Amino acid sequence: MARLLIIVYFTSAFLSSFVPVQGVDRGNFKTCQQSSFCRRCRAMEPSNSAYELLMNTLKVETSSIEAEMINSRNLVTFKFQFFALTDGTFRMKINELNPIKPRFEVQDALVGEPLLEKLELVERKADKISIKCGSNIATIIAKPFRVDIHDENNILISANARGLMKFEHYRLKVPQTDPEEGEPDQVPVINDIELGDEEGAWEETFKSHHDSKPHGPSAVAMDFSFPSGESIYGIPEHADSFSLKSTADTDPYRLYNLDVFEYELDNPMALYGSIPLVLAHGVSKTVGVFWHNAAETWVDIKSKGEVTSGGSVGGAAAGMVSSIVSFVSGKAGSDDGNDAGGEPKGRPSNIDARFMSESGIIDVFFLMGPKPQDVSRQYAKLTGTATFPPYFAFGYHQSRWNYNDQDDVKSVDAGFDEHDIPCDVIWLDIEHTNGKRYFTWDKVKFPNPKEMIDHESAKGRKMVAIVDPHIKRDGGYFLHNDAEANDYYVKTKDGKVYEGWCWPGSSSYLDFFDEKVNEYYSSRYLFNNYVGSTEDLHIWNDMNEPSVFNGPEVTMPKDCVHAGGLWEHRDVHNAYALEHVKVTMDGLLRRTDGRLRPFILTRGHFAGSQRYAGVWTGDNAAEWSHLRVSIPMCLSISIAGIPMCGADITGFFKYPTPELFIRWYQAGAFQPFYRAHSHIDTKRREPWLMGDEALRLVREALRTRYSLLPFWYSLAREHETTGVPYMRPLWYQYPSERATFSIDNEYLLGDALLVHPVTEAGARYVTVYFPGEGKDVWYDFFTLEKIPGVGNVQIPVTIEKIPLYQRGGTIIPKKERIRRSSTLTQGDPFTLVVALDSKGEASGMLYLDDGKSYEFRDGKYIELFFKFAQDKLTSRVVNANSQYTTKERLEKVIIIGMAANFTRAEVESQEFGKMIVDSYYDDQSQVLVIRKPWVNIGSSWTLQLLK
Ligand code: NBV
Repeated sequence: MARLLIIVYFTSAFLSSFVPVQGVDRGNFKTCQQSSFCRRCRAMEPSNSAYELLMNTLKVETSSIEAEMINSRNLVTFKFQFFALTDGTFRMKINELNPIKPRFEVQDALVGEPLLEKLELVERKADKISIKCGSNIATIIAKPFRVDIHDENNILISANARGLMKFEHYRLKVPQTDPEEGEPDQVPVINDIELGDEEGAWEETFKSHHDSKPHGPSAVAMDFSFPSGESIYGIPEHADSFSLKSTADTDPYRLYNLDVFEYELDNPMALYGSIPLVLAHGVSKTVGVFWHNAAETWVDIKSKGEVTSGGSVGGAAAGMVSSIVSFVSGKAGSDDGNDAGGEPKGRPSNIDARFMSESGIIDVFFLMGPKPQDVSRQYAKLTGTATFPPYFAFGYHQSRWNYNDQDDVKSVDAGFDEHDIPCDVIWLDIEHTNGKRYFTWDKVKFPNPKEMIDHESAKGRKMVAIVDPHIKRDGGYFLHNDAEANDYYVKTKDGKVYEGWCWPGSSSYLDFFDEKVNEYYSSRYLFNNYVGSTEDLHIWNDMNEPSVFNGPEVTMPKDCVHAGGLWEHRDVHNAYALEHVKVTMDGLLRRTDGRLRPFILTRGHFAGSQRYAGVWTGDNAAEWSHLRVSIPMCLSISIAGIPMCGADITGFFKYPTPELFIRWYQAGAFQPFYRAHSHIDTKRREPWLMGDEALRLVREALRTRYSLLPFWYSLAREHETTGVPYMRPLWYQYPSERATFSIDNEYLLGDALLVHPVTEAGARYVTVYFPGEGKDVWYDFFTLEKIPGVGNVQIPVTIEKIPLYQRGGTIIPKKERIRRSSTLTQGDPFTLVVALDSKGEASGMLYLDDGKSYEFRDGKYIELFFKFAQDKLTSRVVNANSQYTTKERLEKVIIIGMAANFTRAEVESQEFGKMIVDSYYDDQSQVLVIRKPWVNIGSSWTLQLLK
């Protein structure tokens, strides 16, 4: 019977991939109401917190505070810790004081133990304590427990201000009393008064899936108010707007890594990845809260100005910054006509985010900004910056489920050359394996993988092969045999190897929470183990939520166990994919003794995944709405620390119209990860199969992308040193410009390019918002014309047009030679595009290294800073002791927005001394072109314009 059920499940999952897109089957996924802990958390009444700090237990250390905390209703005690960290950030940890078993604390999201900072004791009273770190003060109030973090004037973040903290302690199950047998021998240690709704607390059934919950209820929750925030962002992954919406009338946003077939747009349902980080932004401050928890999590959002009940929104001022007086006097949330035990009535509230997780501990990082870039840096200090991508990662990737065989791969590769289109990588999906046994090849279709990969390498191209975490249960498969023999699999609650159903049929799942498994798995990538692989084969980790076709909500049962029974899957679920890519990275590094930079793409993701992989937004569809949503989805993922993000170009399911096809290639050219991918059952769609116009325009989009590769690569350097993402919301650069807060159809690349892709069918114009309130000048990237106007400007578009603009004040490095792949552009000369601001100035940077190894860590790179002022362009090598040299030259300087004519320029470099070169001025377009300065691009030089 079970087998039959499994087959039915598998067949329907498989077959449904062949039918036209119907939209998600919502019934497969829980609503908050169907999830017992979410229901319990959401049922809580505000302003009724049971938690108190026992101030007589308070200890103040150099960098931390510690005290006992009690739930005054059931008398359970907790350990409260509060840490001052570097860069003006704080950490708060709350755990059970004496849990009957240890509670899971997230591993591997953090880059290491966060660095502590000395705290300054500001005030200590019987009912509260204030400490200072950096310019912020944290006031911890004992009863009811609350933490307010403020600067000199305003509360920036307040925890438990609404009193919605919850911490369900582990407890023993109340045994059924059998009158025959007398008293049970196990009695609950502490009463269960906090449980409220009992149904589902101790065990829970969803559809046919039973969750045995051997440790009972264990939820943790906390609310965070952001008095200075006006909009709130983050908590990817959702196919929804960038600015988070109020969840007053919907389900909370859900963070639970799931393989959602045909996902729906504009709703808070969970998707493949989960990053529990919010950024609250207002005109003067940006702050963040990182909820360090890997269990299933729901997040309720209250918008600024949302009226809680009765009354109308009192205008902008009413919801503005709360004064410290009302908070510090302990009246926050209870003044202004608040009924005891409820929210303030008829009054616009603060922005508020409430995290509710099924298990783990309360572990929160307060990122105090005050600017968006500061929050990115603070978060990157905790979870790391992205792995430095090899140069080719920014090139174009051609994928499909599946390229049929070796000859097919070769003919696709040849197609790019024939049609004069650059391409860097060809991808292999699951069909390349021998029956979905990863690390193997289909012997008939891919008899000579090494030769195939070498063929690509010869053109500077790479390949990527898929490696999923499910393992085919097959006695003839070495990996399964090794896993069985050495106990590498995730187990059921009864200690048996867990078996689920996935692409290969009956499958088991490697337990990446077990070190011995990781040692083994990473060694699979060694060249002598992964036969047929080479240095130019990189890896795609898919299905790692993990996806289990016949599991609850298409994933692993929560009562499965990891690390020899130490943790339940419930505790670690959202971090499974993180552990998967961590091991993959380790393996790929091992194969070259840490010499070469690997490229990894992952579908499941969590905080910290950026250290190992880029992500894509999963199985989208060839629809305009999916093209549109790729922008807010990648923006959310970017600000949550993963800068390498992209969507399947032209849509995975369904088949695009030629217009959508063109528009998607044009839009994708300006998203970090640029890969076309499509479903096995859709018609082939390599760029030359979609008609002449599509071929021409796709080629143009791709060439523009390639011309900007030095710019993208320099963004990677900027991210590495500062944590800022490549793709940025407008408010990131224009924090006080309110009109930018809700924009999610355009964005910035670095601080230089403004991108507004055309995402509507038949568009004749787009309304581009030009930020800067008139202080900034914008130039059309292609025509080099100055944009006359600020704010919303209607821009006429034809199918050729990509609305892309360069900000005056920036210098962008480009390479304009047309090549087959990015590798082949090595040695090519550079062009610098200098866009002048209203003062006639501009600046920019360029980063150079070998594009593939880790030698940059030993100083083998060059970072250049360019400055244009007073008619002189200066290039300065920032890292004076650079160990890297290049032969690449500067071919052209284009100065746009140049009001005066210059006929020549004097170029001065160490190599050539002083040299005069010609320049050409067009007074119509106000563009000055200086040809062939020919200085070595990796050196310091000056270029003085002469009349
Ligand atoms: O491996 C097949 C696909 C892959 O092409 C896609 O990109 C992944 O998101 N994979 C999912 C499994 C099945 C999809 C229906």
